[in-house]
Amino acid sequence: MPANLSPEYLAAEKRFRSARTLDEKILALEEMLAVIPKHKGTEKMQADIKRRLSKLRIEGEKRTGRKGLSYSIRREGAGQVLVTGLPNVGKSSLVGRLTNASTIVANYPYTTQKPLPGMMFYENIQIQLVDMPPMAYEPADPWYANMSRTADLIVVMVDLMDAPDTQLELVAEELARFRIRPAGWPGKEGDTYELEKPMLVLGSKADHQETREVLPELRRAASGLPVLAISNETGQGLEAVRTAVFRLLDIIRVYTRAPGKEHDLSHPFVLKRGSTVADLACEIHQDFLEKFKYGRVWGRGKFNGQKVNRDYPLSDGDVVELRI
Ligand SMILES: Nc1nc2c(ncn2[C@@H]2O[C@H](COP(=O)(O)OP(=O)(O)O)[C@@H](O)[C@H]2O)c(=O)[nH]1
Ligand SMILES: [Mg+2]
Repeated sequence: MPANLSPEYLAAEKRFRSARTLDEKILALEEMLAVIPKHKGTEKMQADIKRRLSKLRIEGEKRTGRKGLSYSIRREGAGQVLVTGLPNVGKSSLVGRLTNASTIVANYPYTTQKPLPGMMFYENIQIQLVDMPPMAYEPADPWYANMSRTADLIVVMVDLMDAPDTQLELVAEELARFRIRPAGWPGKEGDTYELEKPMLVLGSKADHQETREVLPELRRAASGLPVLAISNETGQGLEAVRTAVFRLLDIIRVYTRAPGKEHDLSHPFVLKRGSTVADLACEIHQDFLEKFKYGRVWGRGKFNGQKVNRDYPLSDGDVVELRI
């Protein structure tokens, strides 16, 4: 069976070959493993990558004398959102305020050593926020890059009291090392990006800092990325954070109803924006996808119960009845 390797895989493999440090090699191999097409034709290659990875990890542990810790967090809810930034900017405070997680907040840096997830409500859905260890002034571990690459959205938090524009630049540089470019950014010359990622910039401690001057500076540095000023102390801007996160995830909530029954608005199906009636059917059950003939849709800007075919694109809030 042909392996049908994707351009992403070939790019990661090329990086592996030109990698100089152990960390770079591990990162490239992890990327290769993440993007390699998973089918019978690549099973041998997958095993080979895993073998090389474990060899390099052991080598790394020998060299540093510590066990190379590696973390990942399983995605839950409607999307996974990382909260990252330099030390002491208020990341743990934010995740603690918006979710059920008991994050550790302290006025000294590096209190958060490993990623900690929590669930944030947005109206009737839940979104996963992950309180990340700080991006520091030294290169992050490979797992940090991996988590950043697989997240649905990255929230970059900067402290408005401490040159927030420079902080944003530092974080953007680190993300560029992960080959991630904030969606919509032009990117710097010489950097090779591989992945565009939606991003939200939060300026924290707005209660302490007169924002009139620093906010425009931060907006300029963010060149087009969405920016919000917030305070974990007073709660200023936190509701706006929920809404912005939902919007940037680019998802819609769609409700189903059985013929002749009431709408059930408590349990939405969460779909990517642009999803069709067929995508919804597929989400409900594979059987449905094959069986259903048409749908009826209720929603803003539609006739009530309008008959639609399987390619009909759905919008947030639509109610759909699938007819077999
Ligand atoms: N005044 C003010 N202090 C904050 C705010 N957010 C966090 N802090 C304080 O800043 C320090 C670091 O907060 P923490 O959430 O642990 O930051 P992290 O290292 O980025 O996770 C703590 O003393 C917090 O109480 C805020 O919005 N306003
Ligand atoms: Mg923290």
